[in-house]
Amino acid sequence: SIPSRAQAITTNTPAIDWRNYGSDVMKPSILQLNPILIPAISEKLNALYTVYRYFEIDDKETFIKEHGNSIRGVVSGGHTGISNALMEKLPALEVVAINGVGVDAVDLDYARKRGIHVTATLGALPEDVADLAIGLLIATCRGICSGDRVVRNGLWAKNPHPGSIPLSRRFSGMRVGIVGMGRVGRAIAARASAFGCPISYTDLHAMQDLDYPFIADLQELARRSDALILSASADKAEGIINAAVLDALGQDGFLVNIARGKLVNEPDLVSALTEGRISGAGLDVFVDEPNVPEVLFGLDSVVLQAHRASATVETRTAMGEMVLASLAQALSGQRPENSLTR
Ligand code: 8YV
Repeated sequence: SIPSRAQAITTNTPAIDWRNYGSDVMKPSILQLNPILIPAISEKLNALYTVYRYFEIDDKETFIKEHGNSIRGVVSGGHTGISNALMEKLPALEVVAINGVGVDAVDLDYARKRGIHVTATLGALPEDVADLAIGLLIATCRGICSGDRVVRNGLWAKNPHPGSIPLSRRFSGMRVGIVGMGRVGRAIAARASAFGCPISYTDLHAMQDLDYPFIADLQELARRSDALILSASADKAEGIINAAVLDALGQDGFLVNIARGKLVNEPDLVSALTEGRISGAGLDVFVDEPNVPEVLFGLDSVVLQAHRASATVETRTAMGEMVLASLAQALSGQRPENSLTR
């Protein structure tokens, strides 16, 4: 069925039905590709714009034919982005506001050629993403989730001998190698430093304002680390974590990924884990989300999350406010503060 303009807006709390107001015809049209989980943000979005919730529209083709010409802004998630094929069908598009920091799922060159702003929620999420990175590393090396399962499933009571649960590994003091020293990488470094962890990092180049050792070669960084934490943007870094890097990390090493699944050659990671060539992994992101290689479900050496690193009320509220600001700036003819393209 074709969603009409009248169907398009409704979300959680339409206290005022803007569709009945004459001013509605003046509201710019926005295409929303992903849900926004903070009701107050959705309310503001709906108050200011005619919002079409693309993810709820069945007949997308007919919708685009009918409304594609009027869409001036898109709101999407970092992982979802927007395809060039869809942007091509939106001739009036002025801004793609990404509710996230990774813009690897948007073709920035294409957007630049069209004069479309692509914005990201820069600076809104490093604290929570870094918290989860450290949480995943501790959960993995200390066996927190496998230990929980032992207790929960009654296995502790069945077999109370202390030796029935293998000893875990210490996080404090681990040599932590950070791959990608942007805002998130720096927030991870600050936290790991407080645990007495020597930090080294790699990136496209050394950063003059940092005292941590820069190691250009990823295999070398892995060799010198007990844990590698991935916090790099995935734009030009697909598959950089491969068998050679994992073997350099070695059988006592841990991998944490809170960035993008595609940074990792997933079959290589699965083999390294199942063959015990690395000690364990804490993974928030995967190549083909929400699909996770099933073999990982059976491994106690792995802690899994469903792409949750920025998923707190605090961060998602801050991100939502940034999305609203980016839309407002772009649609009033200003350069959005967080534009990455123009
Ligand atoms: C979000 C992300 O889960 O910031 C990113 O790049 O992937 C995550 O913060 C996603 O963008 C949800 O909107």
